[in-house]
Amino acid sequence: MTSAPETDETRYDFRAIEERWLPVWRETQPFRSGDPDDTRPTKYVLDMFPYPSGDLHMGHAEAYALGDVIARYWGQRGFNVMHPIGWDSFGLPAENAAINRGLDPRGWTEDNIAQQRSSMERYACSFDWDRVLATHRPDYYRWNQWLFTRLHEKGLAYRKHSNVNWCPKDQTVLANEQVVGGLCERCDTPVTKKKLNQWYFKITDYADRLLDDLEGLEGSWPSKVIAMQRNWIGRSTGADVAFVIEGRDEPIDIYTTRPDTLHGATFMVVAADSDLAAELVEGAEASVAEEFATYVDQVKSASEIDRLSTERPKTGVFLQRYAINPVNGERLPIWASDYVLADYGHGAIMAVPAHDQRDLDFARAMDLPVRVVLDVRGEDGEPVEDPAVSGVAAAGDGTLINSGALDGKSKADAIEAIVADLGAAGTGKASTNYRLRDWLISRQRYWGTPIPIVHCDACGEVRVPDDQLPIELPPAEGLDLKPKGTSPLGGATDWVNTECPSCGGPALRDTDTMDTFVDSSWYYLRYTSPGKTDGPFDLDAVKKWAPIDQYVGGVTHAILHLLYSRFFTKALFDMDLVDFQEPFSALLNQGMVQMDGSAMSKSRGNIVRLSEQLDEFGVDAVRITMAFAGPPEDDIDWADVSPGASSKFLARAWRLARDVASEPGADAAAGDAALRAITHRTMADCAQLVEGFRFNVVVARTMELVNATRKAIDSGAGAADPAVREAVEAVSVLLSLFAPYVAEDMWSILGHENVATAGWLEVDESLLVEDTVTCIVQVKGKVRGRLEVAPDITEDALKELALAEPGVARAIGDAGIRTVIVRAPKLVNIVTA
Ligand code: ANZ
Ligand code: ZN
Repeated sequence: MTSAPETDETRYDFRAIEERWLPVWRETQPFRSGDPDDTRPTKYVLDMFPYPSGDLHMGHAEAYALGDVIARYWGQRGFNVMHPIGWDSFGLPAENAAINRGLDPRGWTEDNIAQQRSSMERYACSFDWDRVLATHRPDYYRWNQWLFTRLHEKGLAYRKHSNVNWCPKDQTVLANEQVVGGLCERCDTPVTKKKLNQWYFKITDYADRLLDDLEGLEGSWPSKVIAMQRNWIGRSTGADVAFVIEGRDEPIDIYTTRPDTLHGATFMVVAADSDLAAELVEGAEASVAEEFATYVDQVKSASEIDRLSTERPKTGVFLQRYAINPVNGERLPIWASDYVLADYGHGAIMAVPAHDQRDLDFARAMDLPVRVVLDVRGEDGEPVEDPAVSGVAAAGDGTLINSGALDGKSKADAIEAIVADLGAAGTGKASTNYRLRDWLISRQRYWGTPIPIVHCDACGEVRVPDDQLPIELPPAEGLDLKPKGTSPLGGATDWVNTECPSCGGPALRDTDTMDTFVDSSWYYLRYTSPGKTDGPFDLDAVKKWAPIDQYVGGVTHAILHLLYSRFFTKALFDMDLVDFQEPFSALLNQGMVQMDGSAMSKSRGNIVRLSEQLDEFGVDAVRITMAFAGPPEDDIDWADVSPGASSKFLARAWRLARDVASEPGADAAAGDAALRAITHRTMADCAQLVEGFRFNVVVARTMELVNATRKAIDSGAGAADPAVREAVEAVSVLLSLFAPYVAEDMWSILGHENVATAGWLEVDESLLVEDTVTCIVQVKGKVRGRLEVAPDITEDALKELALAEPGVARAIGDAGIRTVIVRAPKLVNIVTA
């Protein structure tokens, strides 16, 4: 048998299909969500917005492919979906690129935005192009300034003279994360501390709420992210205890989580780089003062992480001063060391070497006494070895000894008793500390939002009135943008010199700009009413859309961006500007795209270019490959996937549409029952699977449906059977989530228009009921879900379905899975680790 050569009409040609539909979508804008008469229920699906630092890369391609599955799915389920995009376009990447190329950051940024937008359109992201924003444009950052002034009015924005990390070579402030082994991350110069006047947001006022409200996010945010947020806030409960200092009028407060060990304190340590240490060393012998000065210089170059490490040998200087233990009157020598941090608690501790490892290391290095005050037992019930001998502190729980009247009490009872005693004596009280610090928002850089404050000799810090906003950035021409420790804006003399809004006298503008995390802390609200000119957002619009139903983005933003956004939302709630307290109801963190086992980078030479992949395999094949590669949280190795195979699958699916020989609207009820059961089962399961983020399984199930349909055409019902049309229409709708071009083309071949609004198949339960079995899903022996499944369901499919059940996922929680025992079709038993 010979076959006719394939013509364009019969061959799957992704280039022709892309060329056919992209102009149509550009014209019709099918994902607009702003129609005020739209009565459908709403869903707000949000992808984290990108930096415009170049064209889209593989990481964007993954994130937007996955976010799009969710947005397009809810559209098919009859929701009015808002799926906006914008650009986080202020900040260092744009500024550095602009400096390196000698270009104005504005033009460079706008060019990149245009390029990325065009790539997003080609990539068929279902964005609502009526809602675009870019944070570097005055119509956006005007509202950063407005919000800053609101926070300033409430005392939540303030300026403080404080010690910051400073790179003497780059002449810039560094975040703690940018100090690596005491060196500047960028140029390897030893980092020093510098006292600078900086702007802060008082996020610490919200520490308790930021911590406590995490509970409500459990089950809808990755548990890993919740744990990271908790850690970052780092609430610690203990007591402040006042120690009298010989020769000093004021006692010194220390913070301890273990007031039960007060009788075991054998020395005191103050942070070497604190004002307190500097004061205490006055009056010591000259040689000690000198030793101390040298030591402090050395300490200033160490990072916080290094200082707290238990691995590091302990160092310090005895200050020749003594403190008096309030519970027994003992004289405790006072040392200065780097393992105590100046800005945590009170920058001073009572050292209890028997029960604290760092204190023990220090005591052993300096030959200081070790006194055990808790009888701590090992697993065998025997007392643990003497810490002074073993070098291992007895950190566990136990019964008090060597502690006078407290002897015999448990640790918890002792803590309670001693805090009460200290309270009665006026020498101590219960206290809470946080690892969280106030958010340092000022940057001495050009490419950011100017801080809307004017400094006046007569009036001090004056807020720029709302009607004078925005304070626009002066043009970059003539300014030296290179980092030099003071803001480049200082060079814009005409801009800096202004009139005091309060007294009208001469005054100076603040020359700092805001951290770009400020811009991204509220952008999700602006999308609800992007054109608004008399406020940052419209409360009614916010009420209609927010909070965000589904946020999608990288785990790299698991801490700061999410914490700052949560803080902003709570602060806005307190000002009656929004009516909810958590911005992101659900969060999905996608993994990274790697190549040959490691992150793509220029230096490794393993970068895969998105544009080349799209040219070779087409948008649809790349998108569906992203979804099919594995669970969305996992990293994808591009070396292990096969866009070529995806492309062949799409060709198979597309040919089905060409083969359908019944008319649109043909009554499927009269068609092949077996195929219909598969179609309806697939659509019912896939809804659940999408909602459980098991996109890879949805693709696999779509492939199965394609195969079953091909079989029905070739050896069963035949191409004219209306059940075949029903199946192929279902395939088109499923593919519309992953491969919009081929789906649209199939839909059009089938005689319809606009597949994005086709709607999910109305599942006919009667087709499922007949041959379904109830499957019980157990977690740790308890029934956590029931599934209606086909009697011949495969073990793999059943396992996937069971794990996608929300109740099951909740029951597994953080535990992790040890084994899944599948007895298809009736039982799935999950054993947690
Ligand atoms: C005595 C003691 C005995 C302590 C003991 C612990 C165990 P978290 O949980 O992180 O809050 N500490 C207090 N201020 C410090 C500072 N500025 N720099 C370094 N360490 C500091 O830790 C609180 C504990 O860390 C406090 O409790 C204090 O040591 C130390 F068996 O006091 B403890
Ligand atoms: Zn004034």
